[in-house]
Amino acid sequence: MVLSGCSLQDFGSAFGNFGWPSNGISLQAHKMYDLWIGSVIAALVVGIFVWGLIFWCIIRYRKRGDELPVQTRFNMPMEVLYTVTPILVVAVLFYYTAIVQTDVDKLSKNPDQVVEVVAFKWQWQFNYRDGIGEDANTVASTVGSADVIPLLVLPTGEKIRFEETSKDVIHSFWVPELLFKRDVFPGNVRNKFEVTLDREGRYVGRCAELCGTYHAFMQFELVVVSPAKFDQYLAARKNGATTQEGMAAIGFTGQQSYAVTTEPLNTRRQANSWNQHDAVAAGK
Ligand SMILES: [Cu+2]
Repeated sequence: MVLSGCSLQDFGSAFGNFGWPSNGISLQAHKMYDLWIGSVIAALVVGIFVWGLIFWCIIRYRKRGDELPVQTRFNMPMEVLYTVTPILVVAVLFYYTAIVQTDVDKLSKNPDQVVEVVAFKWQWQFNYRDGIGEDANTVASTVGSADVIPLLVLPTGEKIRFEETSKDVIHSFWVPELLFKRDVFPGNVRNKFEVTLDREGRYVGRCAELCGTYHAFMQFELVVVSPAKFDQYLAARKNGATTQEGMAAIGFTGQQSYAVTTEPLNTRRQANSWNQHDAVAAGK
């Protein structure tokens, strides 16, 4: 592959990405993608070699008569070879996994943006912060409701730090396109992670930890825009604009200023969602 100048991305997409999601939108997601494709290629190389040996043995040493073949035991070089080889394979896979994992978990000293994610039963609040840690100040905030999906607007190409905290139970912050989720804990735990986004667009986010009756309400939308538009958005928010007014300020007007990837769940009981057929809802 090195000789043909072919990238892991090209190779992976030729084989349906070997089952791995190929729609990652962050540098971290791309590294995980490369790790997966590389691991599958390594597994295939080992697999083809082993299948080759199996078929060679089947054909070369098939039964030719009633005479028993030479009974050899403890071929020392062989024993060593098939002890050392798997250890080597595991060591190499472990090495690359550790590197990618460390990278995905890496926190920079000076992230470009800091977002405090506050989860509660059953919504999200996103606080744009002026620094890292609990002592920093919130300069703009978006909170979701049963009727309006909260939008989390963020720029491409910048190091974005998330600091998570929960008001009540354990929730989990998940954007499928980040190929990443992290639990949000109540109490003193402040889970942190960073991403650098590289594709503009709008992506649905959800709570990925069953947190109670209305867990399914906990949806949000990640809106990834250019750094210039993001600065404009944040400036508008700092001047008192609402999330929707801020969105309008960067060109997302009308319906576009609300979530487009998902919609609020209907909280009203309908005839067909009423699970007791003979009962009549109060007030009917
Ligand atoms: Cu939740």
